[in-house]
Order: sequence, then structure tokens, then C-alpha cells
Amino acid sequence: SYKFWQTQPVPRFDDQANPTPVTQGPIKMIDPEKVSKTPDPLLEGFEWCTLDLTNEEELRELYELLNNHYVEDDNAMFRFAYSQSFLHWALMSPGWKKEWHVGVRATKSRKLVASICGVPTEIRVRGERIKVTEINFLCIHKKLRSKRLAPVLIKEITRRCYVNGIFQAIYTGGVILPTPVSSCRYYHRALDWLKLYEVGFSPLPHGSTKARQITKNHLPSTTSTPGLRPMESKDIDAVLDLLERYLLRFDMNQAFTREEIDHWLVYKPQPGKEQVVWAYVVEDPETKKITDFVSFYNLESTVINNDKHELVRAAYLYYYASETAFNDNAKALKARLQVLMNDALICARQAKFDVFNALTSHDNPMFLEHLKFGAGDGQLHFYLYNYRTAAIPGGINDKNLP
Ligand code: YNC
Ligand code: MG
Repeated sequence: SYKFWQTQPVPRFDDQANPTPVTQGPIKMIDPEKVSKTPDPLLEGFEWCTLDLTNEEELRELYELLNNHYVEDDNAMFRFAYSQSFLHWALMSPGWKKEWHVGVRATKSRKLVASICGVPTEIRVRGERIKVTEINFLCIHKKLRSKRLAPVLIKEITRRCYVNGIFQAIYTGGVILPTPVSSCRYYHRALDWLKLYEVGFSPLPHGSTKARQITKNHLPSTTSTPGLRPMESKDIDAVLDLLERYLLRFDMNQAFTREEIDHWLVYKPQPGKEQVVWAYVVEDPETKKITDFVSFYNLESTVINNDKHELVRAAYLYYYASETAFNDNAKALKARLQVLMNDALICARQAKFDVFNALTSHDNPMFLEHLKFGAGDGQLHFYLYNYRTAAIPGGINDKNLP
């Protein structure tokens, strides 16, 4: 098994069991001169294309492909329904390249039947800065599955990264491949418990009642952190500084630029398109300093077979940081995050989200159970392509956790 992945520059499963310490760095040196200038051929009847996502029509085609064929849960009850404004946000971030928005079309009908996309960014792994492509939206039409097309798509985007001088990539997935650098679990916090029950997402715990579940998940109508307000452009430098210091506590993190903070946290959708990201800062009422911030993004899921509800609106916890992390007092950090995240839940409820999702990464274990998040079935594995480092236990987690 792993007929394709065993040919790729990724660590083998047994590498990590090896008693000799892992030497960190690229697995294979790439000579860009020797990289093919042309794509490999596709199945008969199909051809490569580069998507122009600044073109409304092509953005809509990718949206349609993903809405009908992208990731579903194991029981095929829900399917991610990325909005067009989400795709705009996720795929046209600072430094984006059209060449990394790869599609496959049926030659005759011109129909878009597969995709794989990437955007450039820089990460730090145990202090080493690496330029990477972040790969996402690998998708194949349901009628073209199990034809070994996925490896062809992966090889083509790899070629397009190599010819642009990028030799490493980061990606995540729900499936196990050789070899996760880190693994997290998804946790879910019901905001509209009754709706989640009606769509089959939240079970009625044995011995409980609907009324009791609704009461249990009830949230106050106003936030409680003094100075909490929506983030604005004027906060970008303060948030960048705080987030950078906060993220350096973790073994793997993103090395943000000012432009990236502007894009990822203060993104304004095209006129008439739906909001993608919500970000809040805490401005100390006395010093006027930004002491904390929290953000989440909007990713709906289609409910596949339900008469009453078509969509579940999910907020996903995104970046956050708190000055409390630097006081060397785990109890104070925990207390602060519990209040901050409860406020995030309240804001998400007000923005009409049905559920709030978070991973077990970063400092999240400090507040998940306390704020009534429940463990989900889903795992998220993090992968690096053509880069070896020792596994990061606990899901890009903090070594300093109590
Ligand atoms: C997956 N998610 O193991 P072996 S996540 C990577 N990521 O290869 P076929 C995957 N590889 O085992 P199908 C994968 N899922 O023989 C499967 N594979 O070595 C591997 N689903 O190919 C699999 N989107 O074409 C096997 O399978 C080989 O027709 C089989 O297609 C797979 O975006 C897929 O879950 C996932 O659309 C496209 O099932 C299809 O089933 C589908 O016969 C629903 O493929 C949507 C879905 C995946 C979301 C994501 C991240 C993708 C990362 C790809 C790896 C990037 C590497 C770095 C490249 C740049 C390098 C530089 C620099
Ligand atoms: Mg296939």
C-alpha cells in the first residue's frame, strides 16, 4: 500500500521509531533546471488548466466542483460548502500565483472535474524558516474516483512549485498518509443545539432531555471582557507583534507578514459577498494596548439528506493570542483564555453560527472541556512535503503546557 506516497520525499512511518535522532531538513535536494517544463499527460479525454480565480465564472466553477464533490464526514451526512468569498480569501492571499490553481477539464464538455490548489507562505519549524506552498482543495469528481488521478494532480502541483523555486509544502487531511508531523482532534461546541440535533450532528445523551441540552449550551447575550471590540486595520501592527510572540512558543508556526495579517484577519469580501473572517481585539481600557485577540472563520456544511435544514453554519477557531501567555503563569493563562473564548462563542452565536469548532492544537486544551466543547470523530493530520523533523506531539502543541 501507499504505492504513490512511498515514491515521494516524505518520511516513512518507521522513521520516527528509529532510535537515532531525526536530523531536521529537506529530504531531497531539487535542481530546478532538471524539473520538467511540461505537465505529465492526463487520462484520455481530459486536459490541464490553470484557473483564473479573479474571473467570477471560473471561481464559480471551482465553487461548484467543491460543493458537490469535496470532503464529507465518514457517514456522508455533511459536506464542506466553501463559499465563493471563502475561496477568494483562501486562494488569493499575499504572493498568490495563478499557476498554483490547477484544474482538470473534460476536453469535450470543458467541465471542471478536478482541482488542487496552493498558496505561498513561510513557516518556522523548530526555529528554521521554510518557504512553503500550502496545498488545499485536492478534489476529484465522484465519477472519476479511484483512477489514480490524485497522484497525477499532486505531481503536477509539485512540478509547478519546483519550477517556481519552492521545494517544500505543508498540507492537512483527515486521512493517514506517510507521515503526520502532528495530529489533532476536532472539538465542537453547540451554539444552536436543537438544530444540531435535528440535522443528526449532536446526539441526545442518554438520560438527558432536549430542554436540558438547550439549557446546558445556553450562552449569555453579551461578552464579558472589558475592551473587547472588532479588529480594525489600525490594529494590524499590534496584532502582528502579539501573535508573532505568542506563536514562537510552539514548535511549528506561521511566520506572518503585515500583509498576511491584513489579509487573513481583516479581509473584506467583494461587495455583496458573505463575510469570511471575524476578528476581535481586547484593547486595555486604561493603557489602550492590545492585550489579546481572537478570530474565527465561516465554513458552512451542506446537510446531505435532511428535510428541515440545508446547511450547518460552522465557525472555526482561527488565530488568537494573549499577553497572559508571557507571565509564566499557566493558571492565569487558562483563566484568561476561558473568558476570551467564551466571548468568542457569544460573538459567533450573535453572528448566527450553529456550532463552534476548534482543534486540540496550541493552548486549546486549556479551555475546550471547560467551555462545553465535545470531542468529535474527526482528526486532522498535519504534513510536510520534502522536509523531515521529529514528530510534534499533541498537535503543534506548546511544550510549556502544565
Ligand atoms: C489526500 N487527502 O493514499 P497511495 S485534503 C493526499 N491527500 O495513494 P486516486 C491522498 N493523498 O496510498 P481518489 C489523499 N487521499 O497509493 C488519497 N490520497 O500512495 C492518495 N475526495 O489516488 C491515496 N480531498 O486518484 C493514494 O484516489 C492515491 O480518486 C489514490 O482521489 C483522492 O486538499 C481524492 O477528501 C482525495 O476528491 C482526491 O477521494 C478524492 O479517491 C476526493 O485513485 C473528496 O491518492 C475530497 C477530499 C482531500 C482534502 C487536501 C490536501 C491535499 C494534499 C495533497 C498532497 C500535497 C503534497 C505537496 C505537493 C507540493 C509539493 C511542493 C513543493
Ligand atoms: Mg482517481
